[in-house]
Amino acid sequence: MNFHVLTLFPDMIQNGVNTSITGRAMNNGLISLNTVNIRDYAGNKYGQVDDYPYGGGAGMVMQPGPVYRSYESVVERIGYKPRVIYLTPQGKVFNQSMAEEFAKEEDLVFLCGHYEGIDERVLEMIVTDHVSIGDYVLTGGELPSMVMIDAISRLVPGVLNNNVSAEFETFNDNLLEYPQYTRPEEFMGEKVPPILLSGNHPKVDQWRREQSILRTMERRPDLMEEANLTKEDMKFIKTLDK
Ligand code: 6GU
Repeated sequence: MNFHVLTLFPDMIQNGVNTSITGRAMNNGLISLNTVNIRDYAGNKYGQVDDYPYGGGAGMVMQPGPVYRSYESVVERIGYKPRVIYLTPQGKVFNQSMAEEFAKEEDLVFLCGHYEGIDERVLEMIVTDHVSIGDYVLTGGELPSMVMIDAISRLVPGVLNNNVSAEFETFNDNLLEYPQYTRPEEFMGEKVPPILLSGNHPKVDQWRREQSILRTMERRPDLMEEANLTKEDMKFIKTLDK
């Protein structure tokens, strides 16, 4: 998986993605990161990439030329036109299914806007996906692109230590993950649920499944509509109203 990020703040992306699990994945060659500094394509000696909005109004707008040339540098490098994700609060809200879909691509381009936005003409020319990370406003697309790169990278085979964990946790079957415990067996008077010490793996699995369901009903009841529930799950839920 090759990530290309068009940004005015390449260091922010490099420092973020080079850290922790995504950093290890880069060192192992499982993912790559190509940051393109839009300012390098300014086309004037002052490095100016923004200007006043036509029609007036507050703030500055990123000019189309530098953004287009940054994009072209990626197309020339990889030899085809990739998906281009524009990070914007006006986009579709990012979720796990979208992460899974994006993870199938060989290359992904993230376009990070700043100021009041980017000239609409270049967006119409190059953007294939408008994506938001939630209903709040940030100062730029850098953090959202890092959020997406993290979520997508951990779906690339080999990035996580254990092959199973990406499948079995939060949002599998659209349920939240069950609670986890480790040593000590007793902490400030609180004991680990005894079933987890029983060695009875079918019982442990059943308990965890029930905890996932309870947790989702309590914390994210909106997810229950889309949850993939088995007959056993339905039986368990029926025992709850009694
Ligand atoms: Cl993708 N960009 C910006 N600037 N703000 C956001 C966002 C994106 N998603 C939520 N807020």
